[in-house]
Amino acid sequence: DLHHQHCVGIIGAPFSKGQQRDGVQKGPDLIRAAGLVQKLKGQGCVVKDYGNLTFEEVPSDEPIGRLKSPRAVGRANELLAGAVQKVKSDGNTCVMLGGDHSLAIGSIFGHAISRHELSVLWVDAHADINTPLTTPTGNIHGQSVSYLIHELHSKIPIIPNFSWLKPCVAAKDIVYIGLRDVDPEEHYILKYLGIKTFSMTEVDRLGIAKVMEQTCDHMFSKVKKPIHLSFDIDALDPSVSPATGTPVAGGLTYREGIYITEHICQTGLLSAVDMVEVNPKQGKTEDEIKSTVNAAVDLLLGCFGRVREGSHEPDYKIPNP
Ligand code: HAR
Ligand code: MN
Ligand code: MN
Ligand code: MN
Repeated sequence: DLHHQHCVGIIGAPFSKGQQRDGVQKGPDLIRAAGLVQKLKGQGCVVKDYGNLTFEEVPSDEPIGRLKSPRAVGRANELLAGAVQKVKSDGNTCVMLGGDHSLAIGSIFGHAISRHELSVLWVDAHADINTPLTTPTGNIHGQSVSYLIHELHSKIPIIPNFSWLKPCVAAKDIVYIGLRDVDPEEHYILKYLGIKTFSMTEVDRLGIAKVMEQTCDHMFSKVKKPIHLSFDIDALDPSVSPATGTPVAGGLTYREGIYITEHICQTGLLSAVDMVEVNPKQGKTEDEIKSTVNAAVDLLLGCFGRVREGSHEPDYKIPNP
């Protein structure tokens, strides 16, 4: 809305080692090339682009058990956590452009350091709550949430380059929307911890408006905490965002995605956003890539005041002839 100004700080995190498909590191530059900064400024935001982080090679990063690239993921997220803290201390809402979803570890930790208690809204086809011992793939992007929540602390082994990380989110402060590909072990963890989930079945049953009402009721049941929105582009249906590493049929429509961001913006509590898993190498055509990147941009515009009914300056006057 034009009635308050959003100060937005953007961090690019061109990192891909939380999974195995090349290309997802190109996400930040593609999303910028689609005009994100100019479009945010055009809707009245004050925008600072902090540029891309540089992730150095981590030598001899052998798997540990099933865990793939543990040292690189640990180092990258430590760097990102520091960058998010800086963006927050400058007074901005932080936008982290990924990169794969393992980056939510550093993004949420850095945010939590700056803001103490958070509500996390995880919009994703996947729960990303495997532990290093339950993971079927070893990919850390499918494990991010388990590293962050207090209740799973005792289930996470010591991993090199992760000693900086402390759990910082309570299970009751996470809400999922869009789930449709959840491993059995993950399903157990979600039920065992009583985590609030709106799978695609609940989106179908309730409609997105009621899902968002109930999401906010849950997040604001006690105190109004700042919101961390972690948006995996694979939450949207592959007909909208095909250029992603693990597309799953039956996802959110473009309109449902936009509705989520509009509703979260209206709370006035959005404090950080991740936009992850845009992978141009997974697009079969230029149009598939374009559709995916445009969806990511439009979701971010929705986070920062764009409304579909349109808007105008408060002192606008119809010109007289
Ligand atoms: N659950 C599977 C795993 O743990 C797949 C996770 C996959 N992908 C994502 N996450 N894009 O949102 O590996
Ligand atoms: Mn994810
Ligand atoms: Mn996903
Ligand atoms: Mn607003």
